[in-house]
Amino acid sequence: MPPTAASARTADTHCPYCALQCAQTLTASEEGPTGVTVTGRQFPTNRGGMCQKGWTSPTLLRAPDRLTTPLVRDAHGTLVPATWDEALALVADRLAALQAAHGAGSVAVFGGGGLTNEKAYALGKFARTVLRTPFIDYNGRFCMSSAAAAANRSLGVDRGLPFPLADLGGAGAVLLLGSNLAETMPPAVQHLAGVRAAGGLVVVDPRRSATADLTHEGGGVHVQPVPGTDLALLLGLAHLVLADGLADADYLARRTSGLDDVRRSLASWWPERTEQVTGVPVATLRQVAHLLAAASPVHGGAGAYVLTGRGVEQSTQGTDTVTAAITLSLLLGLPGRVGSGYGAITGQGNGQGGREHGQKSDQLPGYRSIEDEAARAHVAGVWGVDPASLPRSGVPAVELLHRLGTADGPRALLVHGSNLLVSAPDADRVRDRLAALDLLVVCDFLPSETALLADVVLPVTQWAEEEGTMTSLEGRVIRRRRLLAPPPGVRSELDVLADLAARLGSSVPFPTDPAVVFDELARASAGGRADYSGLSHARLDAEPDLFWPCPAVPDGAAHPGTPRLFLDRFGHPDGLAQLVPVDHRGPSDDLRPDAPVWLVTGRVLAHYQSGAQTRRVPDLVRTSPGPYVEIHPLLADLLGVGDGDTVRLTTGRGQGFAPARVTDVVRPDTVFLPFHWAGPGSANRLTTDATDPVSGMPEFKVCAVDVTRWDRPVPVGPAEAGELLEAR
Ligand SMILES: Nc1nc2c(c(=O)[nH]1)N[C@H]1C(S)=C(S)[C@@H](COP(=O)(O)OP(=O)(O)OC[C@H]3O[C@@H](n4cnc5c(=O)[nH]c(N)nc54)[C@H](O)[C@@H]3O)O[C@H]1N2
Ligand SMILES: Nc1nc2c(c(=O)[nH]1)N[C@H]1C(S)=C(S)[C@@H](COP(=O)(O)OP(=O)(O)OC[C@H]3O[C@@H](n4cnc5c(=O)[nH]c(N)nc54)[C@H](O)[C@@H]3O)O[C@H]1N2
Ligand code: SF4
Ligand SMILES: [Mo]
Repeated sequence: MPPTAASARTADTHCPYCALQCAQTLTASEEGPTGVTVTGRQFPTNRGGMCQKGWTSPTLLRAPDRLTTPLVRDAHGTLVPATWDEALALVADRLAALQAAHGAGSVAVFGGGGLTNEKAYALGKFARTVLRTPFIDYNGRFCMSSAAAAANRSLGVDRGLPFPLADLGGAGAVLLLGSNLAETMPPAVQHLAGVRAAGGLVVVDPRRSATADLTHEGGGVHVQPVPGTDLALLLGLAHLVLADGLADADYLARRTSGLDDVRRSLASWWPERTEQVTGVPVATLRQVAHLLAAASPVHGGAGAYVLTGRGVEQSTQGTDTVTAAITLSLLLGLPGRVGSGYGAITGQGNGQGGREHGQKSDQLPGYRSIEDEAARAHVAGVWGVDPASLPRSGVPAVELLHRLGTADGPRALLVHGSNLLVSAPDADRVRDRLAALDLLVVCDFLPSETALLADVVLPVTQWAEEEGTMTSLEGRVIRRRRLLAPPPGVRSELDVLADLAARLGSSVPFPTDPAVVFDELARASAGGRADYSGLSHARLDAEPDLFWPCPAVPDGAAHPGTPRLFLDRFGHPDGLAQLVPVDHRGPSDDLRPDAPVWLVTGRVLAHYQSGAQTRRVPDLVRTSPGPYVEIHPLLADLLGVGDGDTVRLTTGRGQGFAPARVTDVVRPDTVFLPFHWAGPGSANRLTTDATDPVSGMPEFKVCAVDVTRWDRPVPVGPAEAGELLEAR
């Protein structure tokens, strides 16, 4: 269905995909296959640049299988078109009946870090006030939860980058742990030009990724540890900073607490022991510690940063690993200083805002805790409900998924912005849990693998068809603007939630104008950690440079926003950063005779996440047509695998099949499989659903796997959509 042109011929907006949120201008055009052209726009983060995903983003506006009508599963198990009234009446009736019979907790909600702030806020409010269920969580649990938990614990506030990205430009050293920025946010690489020229870029990755290759110039370092040993590596580096007298004693005394305990806990991480665990030579450890220290302010350097990505965070010790990264940065005196710092590189388009406004099981808007009585009273006041009626904390995503369809677990699930069948760990188990539900409702604009399993599919708007705000990886609140009206039959999620709330008999108002929802969100966030109360769509339209916290100021003056956090104080009540002792345990899985190789998962440039969107863009499919397994020539020789041969991967969870790509970018003890595809090559049919005890983050990055050559036809797996439908 062709989009119909709205009044505007152009819209200054931002890319629909990742947290870099590259600025782009969309133009409605009669030419070209999509009716929309896109150009990069000048902005401090992307400086006019975009990656291939951004350049091809309009394609999905006319995806041939775009959802334009609600679908309802009929008596024969087939999804058939329905009117909105039929579909919403069915959903409301079944939710009401389930809750009447089994209580509020029989309905659960799963949100996404791709939703605008307005939609994420409305979804959390809907769960707490209309459904009154504690069971809401979201895919940010798979993404930012370890970094968020560690930053809250050590620094008292979680804002991915507590400084503008462009600050990296002046640094003398950057330690980048488990991030493949060159493929996951290509335009951000320009901010590393200075540090690369200075020979100060250190990339920690078991693979020689495109980002690790950036260290080749000018004396940078690629550190290639055994997968899952980053915590030991960081403890070893912190030990060296103390042992070699590199720490910033004055800063530690003024701005931190807990040094004595941490000093004691680091005593066992001698360089030789660290080398034994991580495989990183003592000389390299020393080189990295001294390179970072030399760039640190205490030694008169240009500035240093420690940055983490999913490679170190998606681990059962992810929170502790990030804690150790923060500790290293604190020992060197980096956070809270202009030109130095610690940061986590947020992933999803609104991964930052998505974790601030109430989709998380324990959270209310403004990054407030749902267990805090004052926070409950404030937010209940904005919503016009009794604080006592708000549910308490639910459970993190993986536990929520495990409970679905069990005797006393939720019997209905509403999914908004996640393709769980491809992206959740141990995906076959997730499929079984979803199949055990009485009711699965999926809101999407495309028939994702998860949507195809649903009882009801509700077609919603996508980025160029809606107004809203996103909060980028820097904590900058930016405007998403509408270019086109959605195709006939498609509704906005705000509209869907408002309609359902009314059908469920709720008297709580659910506005559908995004600017009005934002104003309410701003009031709900007032006084919270992520305070947006000084912001509005109108102000953001005039000032694209506003970072939270940006509180309303009593005398009516405009707060300028906060590009850099922690300059005067950290987020804890005493204003100090907390040094927290942690120790290395290693991954939940271990190598053994029937699983002798490490399996590492991650991303490729051309695809986004579960691939629900990018597998529908022909240019991206041409660039990267399907899954593959990177395998080192030594391992390939040992196992008799040639380049292009099909290999079978077997873990405690299941089997996967994909062609081998024989390459020395991986370690001989490790294979790499991207996670963007469903079917036989789906990485998450292999991954473990063990989680970090603090954050609930699953261990996506590392598990033990058996690798063999496979000469027979590849069995078609149950994650194929056709079989999925039969399974229900
Ligand atoms: N092209 C593309 N870009 C994206 C996305 C996408 O799907 N595709 N998604 C967006 C989102 S939501 C996110 S969260 C970000 C993720 O961005 P990144 O964190 O950069 O992405 P990943 O590829 O998941 O992981 C990064 C690296 O971690 C390494 N790694 C694996 N195991 C270990 C380990 O044990 N230790 C260390 N040190 N490294 C390890 C992998 O080899 C990989 O190169 O990307 C965002 N941008
Ligand atoms: N093995 C392995 N697994 C991983 C990872 C890994 O590194 N390795 N990374 C994890 C990470 S970091 C992440 S973030 C997750 C992401 O994985 P998912 O949660 O599956 O995220 P997406 O693929 O972005 O799915 C988003 C879905 O929502 C739809 N959508 C987009 N915008 C909207 C909207 O505004 N409203 C609605 N209703 N729908 C929308 C899209 O069409 C798509 O179907 O995957 C995780 N899974
Ligand atoms: S880097 Fe991220 S935001 Fe920028 S164009 Fe690519 S996907 Fe879009
Ligand atoms: Mo992510």
